[in-house]
Amino acid sequence: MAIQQASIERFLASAVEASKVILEVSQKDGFIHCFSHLDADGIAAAGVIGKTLFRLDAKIRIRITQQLDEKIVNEIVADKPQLVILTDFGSGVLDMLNQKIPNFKVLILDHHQLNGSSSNPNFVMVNPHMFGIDGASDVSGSGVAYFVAKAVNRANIDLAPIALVGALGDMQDKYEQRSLSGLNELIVDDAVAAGLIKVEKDLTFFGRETRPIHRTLATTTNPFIPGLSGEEDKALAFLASLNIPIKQEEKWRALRDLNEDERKRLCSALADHLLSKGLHMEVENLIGYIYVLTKEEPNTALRDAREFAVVLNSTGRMDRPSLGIAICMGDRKVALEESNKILEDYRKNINKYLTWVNEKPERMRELKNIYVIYGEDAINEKIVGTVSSIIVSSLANPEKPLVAFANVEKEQAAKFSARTTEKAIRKGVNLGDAMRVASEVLGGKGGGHNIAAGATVPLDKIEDFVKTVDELVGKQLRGEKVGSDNHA
Ligand SMILES: [Mn+2]
Repeated sequence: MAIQQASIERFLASAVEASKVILEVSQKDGFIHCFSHLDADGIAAAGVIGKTLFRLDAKIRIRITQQLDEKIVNEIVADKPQLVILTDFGSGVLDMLNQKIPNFKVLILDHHQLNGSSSNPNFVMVNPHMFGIDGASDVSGSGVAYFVAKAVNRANIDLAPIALVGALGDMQDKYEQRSLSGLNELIVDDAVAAGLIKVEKDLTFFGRETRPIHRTLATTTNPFIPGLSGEEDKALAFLASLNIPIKQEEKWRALRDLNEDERKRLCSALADHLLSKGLHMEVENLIGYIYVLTKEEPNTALRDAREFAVVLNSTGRMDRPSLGIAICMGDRKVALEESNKILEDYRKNINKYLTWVNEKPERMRELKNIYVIYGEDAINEKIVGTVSSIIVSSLANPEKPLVAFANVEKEQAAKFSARTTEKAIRKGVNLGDAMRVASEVLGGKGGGHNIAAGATVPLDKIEDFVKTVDELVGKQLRGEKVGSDNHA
């Protein structure tokens, strides 16, 4: 959907307002505390703001956390920073901020739906939802941070690729052939004009820069290729039948290494293969937009924006988000080396959990309107969201949302993560609403986007919560309204 020019201008004007606050506080040498969300987009946002403040020589501290809760707010009260900057979260807890820190200067650079009053003049918000722009698809947290950074100083345009990495980490490539649009497109334009990003069209399989081709084919879930997905030996045979060498001297070749002729052969063979299985729709998903970071080394994960996002995500999930921030701020030595190891460990963990879920049927149960993964103590609460994102793309019924949870013993709570597909969204599902309403009824907290959302509820309310979400999704599918409208 094209955004109205007036909305864009008002959004950009709010970014300018936020930039003035940053300039003012940093000029007075004030202490600035930044908090950002623990995912690829949040870490990218922290990197963008971190670099911006570093360039202003500001006194800063950056913390990455999974949620913005009272513990964090109490820290703010104790430390009394002159400015608090929240990136990629904050809009969902306005009431708590109003209650606990109404007199602190707070910048909220976010793209989540607003919940609570936004009238406190001490809170300066930059949020697409305030201007009728869709925060789920048209700009991410790091994108919002980028527009503020650019308003601080146009030199920060060099951070545009990081903002795109965040947007792709939040899966905002929802437009034709996996392209970015809306405000994200303005960021693409900046990055392309600065010579930092090249937009190409190619096979969209994940791992374009780093993964051996047969593994890329075998591990793809979007598009899913029956007979190849999940079957490395068949992928090897498939490539052999096309005369596509998998190695160049002793090195594995990645998709990026294919020449034009090989690429064409592979594309048309994959299309034929899908058509032979009756999967006409999937053929369209084979080719899409690729965002290449031209200043990064070829055959490294940072060269491809989607792979870059996974690197950032893994540093967060494995409790090393400062590595991710350092990479966003330009470190290409120690942090990058270390993060490669982290990424490997992260992948091992995910595989372990996927195997675990599939080992016993009671670990993933099918209810009337949703699937539920009982991760309990077996799945790390920071990785449960990733696990649901992977499993949701291969469910028997893609119109049924997936809800997964893991226990957080020390908080006596369960952390839920819900994911669904575009198909379910078109039928009326909104997981952000379902998670928020169900958790509030049961003394928890929740919210998010229509396609991906989360909630935290007390341990003894797990069964009630699951039941409520199942009912709420049922209501949404019947076209009934769930909860109040919180769009500003
Ligand atoms: Mn985000």
